[in-house]
Amino acid sequence: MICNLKEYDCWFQRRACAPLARLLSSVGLLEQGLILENAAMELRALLTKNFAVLSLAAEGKDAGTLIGTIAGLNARLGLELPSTKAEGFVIKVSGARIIIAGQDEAGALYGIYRFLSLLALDKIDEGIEIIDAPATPFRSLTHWDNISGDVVRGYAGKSLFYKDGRVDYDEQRVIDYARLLASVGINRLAIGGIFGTGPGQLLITEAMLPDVARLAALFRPFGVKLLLNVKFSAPYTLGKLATADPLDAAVAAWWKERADLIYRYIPDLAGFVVKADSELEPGPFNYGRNHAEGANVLAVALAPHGGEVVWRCFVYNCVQDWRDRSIDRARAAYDIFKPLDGAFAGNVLLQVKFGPYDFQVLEPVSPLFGALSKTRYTLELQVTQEYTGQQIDLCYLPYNWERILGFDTRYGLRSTLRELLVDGEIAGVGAIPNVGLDHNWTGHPLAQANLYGYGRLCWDPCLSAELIAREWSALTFVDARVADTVSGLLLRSYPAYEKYNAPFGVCFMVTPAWHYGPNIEGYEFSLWGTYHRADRFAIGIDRTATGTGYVTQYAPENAALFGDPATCPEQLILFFHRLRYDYVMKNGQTLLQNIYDTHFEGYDEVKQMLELWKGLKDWIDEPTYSQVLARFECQLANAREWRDQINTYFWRKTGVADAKGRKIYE
Ligand code: GCV
Repeated sequence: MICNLKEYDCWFQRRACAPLARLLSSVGLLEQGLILENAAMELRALLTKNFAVLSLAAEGKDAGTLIGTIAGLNARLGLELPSTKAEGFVIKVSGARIIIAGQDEAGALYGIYRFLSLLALDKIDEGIEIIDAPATPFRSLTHWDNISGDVVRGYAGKSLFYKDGRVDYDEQRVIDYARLLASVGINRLAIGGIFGTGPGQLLITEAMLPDVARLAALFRPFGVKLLLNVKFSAPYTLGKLATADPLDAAVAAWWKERADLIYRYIPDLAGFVVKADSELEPGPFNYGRNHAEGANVLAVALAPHGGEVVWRCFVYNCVQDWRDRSIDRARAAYDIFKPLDGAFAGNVLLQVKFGPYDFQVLEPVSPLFGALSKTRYTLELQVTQEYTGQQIDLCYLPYNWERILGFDTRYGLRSTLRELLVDGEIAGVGAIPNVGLDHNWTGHPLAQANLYGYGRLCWDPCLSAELIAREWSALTFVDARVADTVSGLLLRSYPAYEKYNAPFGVCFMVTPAWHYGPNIEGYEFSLWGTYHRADRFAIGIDRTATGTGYVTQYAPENAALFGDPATCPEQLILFFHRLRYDYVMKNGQTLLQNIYDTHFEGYDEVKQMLELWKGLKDWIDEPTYSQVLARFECQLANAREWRDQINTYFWRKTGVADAKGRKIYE
């Protein structure tokens, strides 16, 4: 059978039929509520569309399937369903009835999506009882769409929300997006331009707030609350004040009035996201203030409305002199934010990028995790594939996220990022999505797995990348043979990408600004502070205690682990150490030989992945097959370029040939 992927529908594909169809043909809802009513509608519509079950609204308690809140169903039906954490659910299937009950309305909605995916995976049987709840309450995505309609670091077409400086969208498309988000548990979405003083900031003016309110109304039934990206400079760019100094009384009053105005339009707005003092954006440093002073003025304005300030920690000196070895960009976030631990208002969430640099393919986990004990903070990931192949190369990101979540900060007993999330020490997760107006949402059809995986990991950070790959593939490619091959490809893709990219955690050998393809010295003499300083003998930055001292920002056990090349994980060894090319690695080969080997291997891996995809030709519909094939072909060309440029670069530097005598270009 040919697997006919309806790319637009993502992980909601049509199935032949459903078990328990008799019970599913009537869905009853005994309570009222916007999200609950949407949940019931969604369940009926998706059962009918995807499972060929004509599912109707049923009055009263006799429906085959009942949806509601746990408290509501217990009271009305005399049940004893257990309660869960907020937004959790209980699914109970007996021969006589199916119950999908949420701890709250959102929980019921998440319950119906989980039920539908289990149904599609053939995992719903009589007698099952599932109780589940999200690990963390804040599961967000931040759009980098400009109001012009372009998407910053977007690889899937134009913005879903804007066109030519206006809020302008296809309503059905936005609803379908809200469904995708809710189905994997995303409950916050930030919109608004993030750069410059351009029209993006006009979203918080009376001229545009009605448009934003209409968008918020589309997301609301799906349990997704909007956040707004706001500019720190708004008091003077919009408010025409002389300053945006956070300690100025007029500035504080301006933010308060603005917040009051915004909440008149969007009473359930989740808050603001701010990129301040980041890559030339205005911020408190402009006024000699610190970041707690900067964030708190917004926090005070939002507090009466229950809003939160998501304050990004991506703050560093981006106009550095490469000659100056005294600054290490990797230190910046910790140096700036750790001394302020405890100084932020209770409704501030610091958003910390997973690594100290910038969403690199291989970089260590930021030392801020676990180190902030008196401040609420979230983990920031990147779903859009800026440095990871731009949705041309297949690169399954949950593979890396699983590693990040497993990082042990060594603060306390339960100290991995996943434990800190589950225990509430880390207050949530944020990321930049990978979607746009492309019909398949993500440009590369298989990049849908990254969006899916992001939501699933936010919900349950203990899930493995492998399980998610299998789940997504089976939901998306109805044919088991195709699903199997695809999940295998996903799981191979990140290690392959790692191998042909910058070696061993050295980072930033990528084409400047664009960030696709190699340019080994592209950032070497730039302002951005991301140098590798390769010479004839050695490469890398010494970040040990006697080097830049970056390593001392970690808990002592990790400082010791990373600080010694003998114990430092080799994948990251060039992030922490400056090593000679003849440094002998654990496999007995030199660093140089390992660089050669990994780059040959990375290319070969892509070649094999391409062949595996070709093997699906007779099993998958033509448009999907060709689309992915074309991307694999570009990926192979990219991997070849990385392989040859990296290998040639080091051959030229060292004059040491490949021990295996493979072709390295002069
Ligand atoms: C939106 C990286 C990207 C920038 C991005 C920045 C950020 O540096 O290259 O485009 O800015 O991250 O996270 O704010």
